[in-house]
Amino acid sequence: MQAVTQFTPAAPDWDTAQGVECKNGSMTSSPSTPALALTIAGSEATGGAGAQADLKTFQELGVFGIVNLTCIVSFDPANDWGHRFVPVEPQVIADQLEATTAAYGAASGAPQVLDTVKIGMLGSPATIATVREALKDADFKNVVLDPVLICKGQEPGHALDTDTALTEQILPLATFVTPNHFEAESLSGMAIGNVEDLKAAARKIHELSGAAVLAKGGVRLEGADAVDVFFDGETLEVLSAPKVGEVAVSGAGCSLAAAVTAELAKGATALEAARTAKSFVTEGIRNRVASGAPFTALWQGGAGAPPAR
Ligand code: PXL
Repeated sequence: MQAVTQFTPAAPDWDTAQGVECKNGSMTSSPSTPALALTIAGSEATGGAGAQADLKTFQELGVFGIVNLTCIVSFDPANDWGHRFVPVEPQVIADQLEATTAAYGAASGAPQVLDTVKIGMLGSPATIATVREALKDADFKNVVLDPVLICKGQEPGHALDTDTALTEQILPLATFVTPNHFEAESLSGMAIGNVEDLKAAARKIHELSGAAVLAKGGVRLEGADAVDVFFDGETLEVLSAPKVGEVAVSGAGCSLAAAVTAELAKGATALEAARTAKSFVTEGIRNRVASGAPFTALWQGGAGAPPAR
């Protein structure tokens, strides 16, 4: 015989719950004004990358995260885990940007203004045009671009158009850019085989964009350390940490750029943001999350390991 028990939660006393009293719609506590960050990014359904990674990173670093969704990516387990990609209608993207700006933009009257945006996967020339239109007149202090270039599963002609549009229309708006090895080669037009090449590419991408650059060597460069290069036109710094393994972890690039974004939103300098982001990602890779897919996912809980079950 199994024992049958019943649990009935007590009805919350909303009038006094959490020390917040509601009286005729008014509150007795003041709203908080955390740093704010917007990510304009795609959904990645397994939760490792994309907007999901950005939002978790923002929260972990104490920043109120806002998402404007550009596309939905569903990996295809029956097709080598390639990307199935569905764009969000340009008008719906414009609507999201309009709502966000009305709530938190410079003219919104919000006590804490949204001045920091991260741009992740845009995925199509139409999306890029919509995002450029919204951003070009908005006065964002920090525009962090994770230049997500060719996406597996897209047909090459389309991907090339997208890459060209991203480079021509969005890169000039960026104040901080975080290319991975492939993207750094593509943007700089240089082959990158070692750290000296990565430094030269970071300088070149800074010249092209005017942005601070964090070029990632990751597991693509040989050696015991995962090496990234920061260059902002003045300071060149090599950030390195012992490699955890030789396999890329899903969400590492998104989380790195999201951590940079969160730190900039809180007022860090570009170099400070790059250093904090590098440690955040190194810890997140150490604490990566296992799955049934042929990849692991970065843990956005920083140094705090996930609780064991
Ligand atoms: O990691 C790049 C990336 C960004 N955004 C979305 C993705 C991916 C990779 O899969 O799916 C939505």
